[in-house]
Amino acid sequence: MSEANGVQSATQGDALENLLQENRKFAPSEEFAANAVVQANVYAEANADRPAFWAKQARELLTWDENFTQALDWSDAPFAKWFVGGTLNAAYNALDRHVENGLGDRVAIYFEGEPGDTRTYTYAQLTEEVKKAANAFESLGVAKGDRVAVYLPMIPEAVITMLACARIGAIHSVVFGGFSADALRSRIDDAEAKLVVTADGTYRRGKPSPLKNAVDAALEAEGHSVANVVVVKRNGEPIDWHEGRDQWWHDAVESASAEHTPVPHDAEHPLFILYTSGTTGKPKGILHTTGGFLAQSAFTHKATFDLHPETDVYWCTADIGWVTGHTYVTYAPLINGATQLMYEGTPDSPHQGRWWELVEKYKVSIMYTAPTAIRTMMKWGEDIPAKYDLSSIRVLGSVGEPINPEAWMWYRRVIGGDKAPIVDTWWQTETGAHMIAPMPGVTATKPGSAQVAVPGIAVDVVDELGQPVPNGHGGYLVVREPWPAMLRGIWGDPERYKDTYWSRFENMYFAGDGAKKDDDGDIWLLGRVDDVMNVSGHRLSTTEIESALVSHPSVAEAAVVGAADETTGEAVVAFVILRGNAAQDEEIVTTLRNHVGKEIGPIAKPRQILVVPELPKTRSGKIMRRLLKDIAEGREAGDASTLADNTVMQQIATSLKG
Ligand code: 6R9
Repeated sequence: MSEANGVQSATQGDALENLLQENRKFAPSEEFAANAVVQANVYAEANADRPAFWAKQARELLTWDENFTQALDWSDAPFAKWFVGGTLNAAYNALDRHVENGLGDRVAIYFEGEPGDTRTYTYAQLTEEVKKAANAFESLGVAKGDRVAVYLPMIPEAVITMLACARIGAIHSVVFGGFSADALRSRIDDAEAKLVVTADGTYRRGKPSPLKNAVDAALEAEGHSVANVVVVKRNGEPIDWHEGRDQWWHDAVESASAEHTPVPHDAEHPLFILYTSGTTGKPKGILHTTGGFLAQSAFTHKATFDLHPETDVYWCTADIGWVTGHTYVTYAPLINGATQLMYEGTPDSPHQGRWWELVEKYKVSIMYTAPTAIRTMMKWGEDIPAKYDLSSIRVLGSVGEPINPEAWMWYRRVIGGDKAPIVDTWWQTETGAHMIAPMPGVTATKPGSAQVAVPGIAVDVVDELGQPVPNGHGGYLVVREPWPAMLRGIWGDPERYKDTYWSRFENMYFAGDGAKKDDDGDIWLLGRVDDVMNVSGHRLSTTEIESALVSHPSVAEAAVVGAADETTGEAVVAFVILRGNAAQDEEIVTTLRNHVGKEIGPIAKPRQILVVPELPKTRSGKIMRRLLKDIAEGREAGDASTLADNTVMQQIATSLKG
């Protein structure tokens, strides 16, 4: 690394990293800073008057049918109204207006299927498909305000369906393709969906993987609200057919008219519901509306990723089934007129270089993925990405969980060629869009920290009593002021909305995450507070211990849980995946316990370290600690139906017996 790469200070060769000791900083290069979409003055402008700042973004980035008269109405807090009086159509903003502005031939989506089939949609073509789908859905009786459940793989029809709903004013509720029939049914029931859009199936690791059969199972018991199921033919596998209820996409949509006039909707008209997989109880249907969601989505996509839509090729690897796929695949890139890549399959099919092959092929310049994927790639070895030309990459994003400094450094060096800024973006299904993230042309980035609030956003870290903590201290992450893309409630349950987010601290949104401010006042995310352990009265973060473990050269991945303990209240139990032949080292568990002791302190030493072949993860890459806690506390593991790979728990059980 050299000054030319923008390195301000680096403790090179220091393999022992953890969040407490991390002190490296990477400033943007002069060239990057000079061409950046967002400059340092944006913060002063935004802080001077946040609603006015957002009103300006909303006017610049969106096309309104009726101008709004007020930026924010907070008189009924915590229920916000943004851009009061304004009307607009989300699909028109994502599509038609670009065609009207002469960008019809620009590529909107490069699609690459897992088996290697490809499709390209220009803005003109995508607009036509969405108009047809809107007509098809309307002819099935879907009208403004109706709910549509979407149970699709990562194929263009997912984006087309969502935008067709938005065009009509129907509210989409996307359910992960990885969720079970039961999970799908409970979400259909809660939202009383009228239509389900699905596919016969998809491909996973070279094999056809079914979807439609789960819809059939979900709708088997009487008493549901669904009148029709539209089925995309994707893998051609045989499926059951319910005459009268089921319709092929290629019959319903392809034959529909390509003329469709978008109607303007109120800025606060519901755009979508997305269920979050709460740890217990009924899933929460997070409700988002139109104007505020689109304004903040578009602004953050442009600012955080330094988007230059004329030249960039953007790739977000998130599935459409989680919020990142909503905000940063379906809406923001299209609102901003960007060109994006969409990939259907797994990163290791047919080989572990598939992602990097795609980056080379499409000249991807902005990549947005999750730490868990980065750690997996690290495990596979850097010789794999080294085989491909990744020189097109200029910005790298991270989302979904805290990124440990080691993964951050690997991402920067191996994928980013030691020069692409890394933007670690903290946000939630509830926040709708980025809330904490460096600005790549402005912020000197720190490995493992999301650092600063997005311009126009007011976040803080507070103690038990809601008082801001001083620099160098930890506490709870809160949002102090309403923001445009904030959730407008929980579908059908306004009380739960108030209780969950607005009752812990007065006049502040409680995010449920732990965080600390470093000596510069930058924010480091420490994981969910529900994952914070209390061992003998000491507060320990699962993330901090995981980070310490992963900083050891023998550890590929680690997950830490707090297990009930008679003596200490909770005890630290770690699950680790080892690298290479570290498993043959008989002393490895002792070595790792001591390593954690040295990195964080003796109190953080895991009571137990269990070596496992895999970790249980959801399809969005989150480790399901609940299942690991079951093992750590000696119970039969609970419901594992939302795991990306449902054989993982069996693999772990077998390896622990062996
Ligand atoms: C976008 C998304 C939200 C929770 C959130 C936090 C964790 C997300 C993070 C991060 C540390 C980041 N999280 N991004 N933690 N650093 N950059 O993931 O939404 O699925 O609702 O999860 O994910 O714990 O509270 P969602």
